[in-house]
Amino acid sequence: MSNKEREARVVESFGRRVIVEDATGQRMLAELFGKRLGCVCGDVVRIRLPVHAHDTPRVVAVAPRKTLFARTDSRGRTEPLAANLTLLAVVIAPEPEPDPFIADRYLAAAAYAGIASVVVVNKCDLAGAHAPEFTKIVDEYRGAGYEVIQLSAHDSASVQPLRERARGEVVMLVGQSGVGKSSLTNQLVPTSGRATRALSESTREGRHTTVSTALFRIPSGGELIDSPGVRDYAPPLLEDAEVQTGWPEIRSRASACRFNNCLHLREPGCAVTAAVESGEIAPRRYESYKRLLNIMRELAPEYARRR
Ligand SMILES: Nc1nc2c(ncn2[C@@H]2O[C@H](COP(=O)(O)OP(=O)(O)O)[C@@H](O)[C@H]2O)c(=O)[nH]1
Ligand SMILES: [Mg+2]
Ligand SMILES: [Zn+2]
Repeated sequence: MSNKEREARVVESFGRRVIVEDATGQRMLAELFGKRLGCVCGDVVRIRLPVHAHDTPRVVAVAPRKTLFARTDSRGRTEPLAANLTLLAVVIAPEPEPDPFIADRYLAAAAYAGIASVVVVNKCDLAGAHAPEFTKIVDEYRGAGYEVIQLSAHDSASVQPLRERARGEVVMLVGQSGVGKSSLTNQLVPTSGRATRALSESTREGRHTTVSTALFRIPSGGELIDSPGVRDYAPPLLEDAEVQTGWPEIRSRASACRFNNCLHLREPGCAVTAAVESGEIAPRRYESYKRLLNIMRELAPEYARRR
């Protein structure tokens, strides 16, 4: 590495332009060099400083990624979202209207990418947090074996367990628009200045306030990535047999099935469908697994066309 090159971290990205931070903590705008280079928040990159101070530094190389978190876009293409995550914090809340199927797919995607995950239950100060429809969802995650942290972004003390969990980790907050990701970011990183938005009073629906994905250092340790909310989420393409690895309560029972290639649909001697019938596996979670299997089968031809 010449003295005109240095290592840096991508802390925010907008297509071909990124904001990087070097080892001294200095932040600067940089542009990707060459069409084939791509990087996302969390990437470790090499930047080349310009000869003339008024020129923009270039990102000339991206270091191998420890993990890559991605999604499938509406056209069936894989879109990388963040690199080098160690923990995916899937935020749910009683408001706006929760869609636990989206949360399930995020949790599954973390497992596929080799990233640990935690369910963060926000807005515990609201009455809706104690309504049976909502506590059932939270209980389903506990029952499936997920770590669950309940808190309120409006109550600093309640956020302490998440602050402790984040120490030493690269954490990304994901979830529907309006669940409180940016509010939690402001709690954990008071200098982040993330914009938050009130839910629309008439519809109680979340709207997208956060437009960029950005990484911040938590003063007590760890790094936090805030991301824009989503209407939907699907992980990158998987083979049928891999889909179940995103459901810990299914994965742990699969070895008891009669057939070792059991997909837990209508096969005889299936330990998973037996556990659904006996109530050990939540029917909604099992339904969610079958939905992702179908989504993946529908996406497969889209991927095939793009090869
Ligand atoms: N009552 C309550 N409201 C919250 C809490 N966290 C966030 N909100 C509100 O929910 C709305 C959406 O929050 P925001 O952080 O923008 O959500 P994001 O879209 O996930 O980033 C804002 O009006 C916040 O003030 C909480 O713990 N309790
Ligand atoms: Mg936000
Ligand atoms: Zn089975």
